[in-house]
Amino acid sequence: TITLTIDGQQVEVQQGATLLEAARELGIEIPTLCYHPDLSLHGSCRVCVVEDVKSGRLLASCVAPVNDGMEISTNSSKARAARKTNVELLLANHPNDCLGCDRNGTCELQDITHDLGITRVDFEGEKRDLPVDASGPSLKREPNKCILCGRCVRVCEEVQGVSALEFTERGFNSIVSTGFNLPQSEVNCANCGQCATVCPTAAITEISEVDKVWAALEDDSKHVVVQTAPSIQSTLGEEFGMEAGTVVTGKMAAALRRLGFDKVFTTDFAADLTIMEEGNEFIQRFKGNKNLPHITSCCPGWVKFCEHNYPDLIDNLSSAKSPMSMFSAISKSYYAEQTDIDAKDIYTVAVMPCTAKKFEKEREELLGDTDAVLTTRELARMIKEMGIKFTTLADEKYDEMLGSHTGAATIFGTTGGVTEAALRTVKEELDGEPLGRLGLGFEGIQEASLEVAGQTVNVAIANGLANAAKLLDEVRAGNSKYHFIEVMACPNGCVGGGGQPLPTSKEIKQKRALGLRNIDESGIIRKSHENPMIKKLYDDYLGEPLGGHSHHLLHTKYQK
Ligand code: HC1
Ligand code: SF4
Repeated sequence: TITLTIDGQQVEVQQGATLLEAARELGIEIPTLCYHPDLSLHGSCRVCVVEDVKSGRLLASCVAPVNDGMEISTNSSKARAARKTNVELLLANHPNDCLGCDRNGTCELQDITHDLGITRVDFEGEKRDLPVDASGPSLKREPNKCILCGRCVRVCEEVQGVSALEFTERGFNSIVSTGFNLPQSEVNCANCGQCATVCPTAAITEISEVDKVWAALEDDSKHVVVQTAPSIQSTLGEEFGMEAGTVVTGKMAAALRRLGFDKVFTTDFAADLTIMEEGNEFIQRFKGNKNLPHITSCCPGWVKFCEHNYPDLIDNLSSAKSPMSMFSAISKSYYAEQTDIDAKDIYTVAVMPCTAKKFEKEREELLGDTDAVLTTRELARMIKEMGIKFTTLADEKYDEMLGSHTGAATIFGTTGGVTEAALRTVKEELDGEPLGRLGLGFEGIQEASLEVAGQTVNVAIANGLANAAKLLDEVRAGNSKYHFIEVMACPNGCVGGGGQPLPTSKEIKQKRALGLRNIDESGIIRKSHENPMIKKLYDDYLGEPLGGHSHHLLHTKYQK
């Protein structure tokens, strides 16, 4: 171990630790910008400089290693002045439009400016005038707001294994861009939005559909129904200052009604439907030993990644549409029929934790199912715009018919949840007995084995696309032992989605996941096949899982 002194306090840390880590050990906070705990070190913004007292040198604490006997001052006048100058230089060519900015209130540059007591910028830098890339359908890039911290570049390469973004040009002209500066919609980007999640400013944000949804709500000829993804229940509250993981299902339903939606439904209903279709699809494949491993396809970022990188494994993807798209298809068929509303007048809005869902709804195969996708953040903006006091709303319920749901559906929103939900139904259907504990955690890759119908079923779960690639490489090489693989593009699953409240962190995501697990364990029905409205849907309308009617409405085929 290494012993050093920081701000007069002694600390002992492992060799190889950085000064930033050592300071945090002592509870001393040093501001950072390009640093991110989940990513490799960069050391470029120099906002985290500290002074080595003996030599008088300034060191970027996020990358500088500890040395024995070091004396560090994190707040000497020299360190503070340098830190301020470095932030002022960033501000000198940053647009001054905080008031109208998407990240006003959650911008890290804004926070640091405030915390460092910077009230005016003495340097008048040349402002850049670079074009905005809103080629869509999911994300908007505004290079003028980019501070070149490289967090987006690193998350895309290191966590997602996509590398859609890179630094191009040099010096003052340096920018983050796609390869050949192509529109983002034309590159291999998975639309996962992890770049937006780690961006400290508004250089990358979702493409907003808020105006479209207001217009639909104000159009009397439209019957506007809304579905909310499983994970929103434990994340939306954060936008209103509530603790991550607080279950706000009832307040959310109340707020959606006040926004003017004609019916307030849940994607969870369709997650149960997905389990009925996909669970039976897996049983068919497993019995016939065909297209194994069966790979989930409810995550649109993952599907796009698969199309780009593993086109040879497309037949292994489940043909079941995602819960979002199944819901939308049912809202314009069964629901239209039951309520005697013309399907062409039904406008279906999906509230998703995800930017890739905006892409999913535009896919040729699924076009027309969903009319608009709002992220958790966009929904919160609408609630705030309406002046609704979210935290004091009395709980309300989802509307009948497409509002009934189970714990199995709720856990879709966290890594491993789809697998557990599917196996609850598969195990009962084949063995007539309930699934035991799978013991799944929160890691990037997990596996489990269980006995079903006298045979061993091996399952694997990946979250984060770089992790998925590891499992898929094994499948491609022919040495995978798995029969069922769940992939979610975002680290930790939809609770870590690119459209979720900011800021986020591992701890916050774990709390969100716990919130979903708490709903599952709250005494509600826990198995998709026991959802009474799903039973009714099959009795009244669909017939049986994988039947002709289901096939037409609820399944799709992806391109190689
Ligand atoms: Fe998800 Fe899914 S779980 S993909 O994370 O299968 O987005 O929450 O809605 O469709 O149900 C997202 C969440 C969501 C779908 C479901
Ligand atoms: Fe990379 Fe995902 Fe951002 Fe696309 S959306 S650039 S894949 S991090």
